[in-house]
Amino acid sequence: QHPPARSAGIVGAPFSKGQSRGGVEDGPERIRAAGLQRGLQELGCAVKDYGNLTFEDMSRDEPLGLLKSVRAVGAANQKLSQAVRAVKEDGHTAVVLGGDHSLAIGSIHGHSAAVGELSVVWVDAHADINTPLTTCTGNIHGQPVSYLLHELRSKVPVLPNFSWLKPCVSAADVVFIGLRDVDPAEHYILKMLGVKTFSMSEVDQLGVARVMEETCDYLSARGKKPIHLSYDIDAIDPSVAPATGTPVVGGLTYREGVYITEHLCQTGLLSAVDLVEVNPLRGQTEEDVRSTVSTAIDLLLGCFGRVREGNHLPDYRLPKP
Ligand code: 6HN
Ligand code: MN
Ligand code: MN
Ligand code: MN
Repeated sequence: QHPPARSAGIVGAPFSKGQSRGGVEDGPERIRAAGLQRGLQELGCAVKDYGNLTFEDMSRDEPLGLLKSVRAVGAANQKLSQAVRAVKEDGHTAVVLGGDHSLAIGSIHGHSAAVGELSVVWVDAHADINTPLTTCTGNIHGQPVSYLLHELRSKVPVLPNFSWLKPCVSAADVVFIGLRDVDPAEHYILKMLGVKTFSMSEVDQLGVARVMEETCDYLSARGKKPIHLSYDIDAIDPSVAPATGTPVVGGLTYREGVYITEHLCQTGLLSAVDLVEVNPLRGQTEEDVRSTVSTAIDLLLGCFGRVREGNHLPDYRLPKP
């Protein structure tokens, strides 16, 4: 009845150079300040906060073609990879607080370095699978998946400060949920590789419960591997989570978003979670920011066993009159 004891190892990654809007580097502090640690502890989850990583300013980081801040993104992700690897080696479920989604490069690489082959669940309005040669924006947060996939190795050049990175994920081990803003080249790549996707059309058609059943059935058919959940807050509808850099109308409801985390938690395989793209400066009002941050917290708590029917600790006893 009671879930096994869990422990969370939190790493803050206040990094924003995978895209061009300031503010996303404040995500980790805002999410902590809104009570993440207390919420986890109330679930009976042990928490170790590893603090925030620090990222040096690159003195020379000229664009490479369209690509922006390549060296900074490479160095930051090398650092994050080592940090996530250490969190996993300490035995925790890793929680990476972003920062922008380029951080998934280091997070997934470090996770895989510690535990081996992974299943990846990518919850996002976007597919983030542009290559350095297909990107229209030059923002590396739109590219992390291409850097990680074995199948795209020959399509991604070795970039400065990325020589440490080896592709570590197979396309057949990835599921996307929530897609609704996919670039033509990205759509081509997803079809070419036969990647499993549940766009918002499939969420509408099947309902989130069947999407999650099919996601887990699909992934476990290739063996029960540790799951890496990379959750971009922009997957959630901007009416609920407006404080993000690239909002797209027609997103997941709060309930659908939380259900995804509840279901993945129940598999017992959830091994690392990224919560990225919360940008406190992108809210129009303080209420926009509050709503976005509290949704981020609820998604993370869902990953650690919070359910909407209610929870109680295993040693709870009724007070005697
Ligand atoms: N994100 N497809 C666009 C691009 O710049 O490549 C948008 C990427 C958004 C990335 O939200 O993590
Ligand atoms: Mn993303
Ligand atoms: Mn996105
Ligand atoms: Mn399932």
